[in-house]
Amino acid sequence: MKRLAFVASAAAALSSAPANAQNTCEAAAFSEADTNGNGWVDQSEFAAFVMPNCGLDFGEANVLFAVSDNDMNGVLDAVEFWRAIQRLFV
Ligand SMILES: [Ca+2]
Ligand SMILES: [Ca+2]
Repeated sequence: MKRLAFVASAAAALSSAPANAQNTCEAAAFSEADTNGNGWVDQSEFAAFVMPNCGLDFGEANVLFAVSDNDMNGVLDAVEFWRAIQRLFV
């Protein structure tokens, strides 16, 4: 019982207040970055997400966006977004 309560509180802490920015970045959710919920992450949404969560500056965010937009339609779909985040960890 005690252990269960500990696990539950740890999970709650993780979901509400990540220990550091990198954890947030690694657990990046497309739906979180897509703040207007239109199914795409545009350049400003991408920058707004990765700058605080992944520690990139504005220039780096824009470069990462550009190289990750594979079909060059100006927005990232879920796959392109995920690949962009993966690039930060390889
Ligand atoms: Ca969007
Ligand atoms: Ca695209």
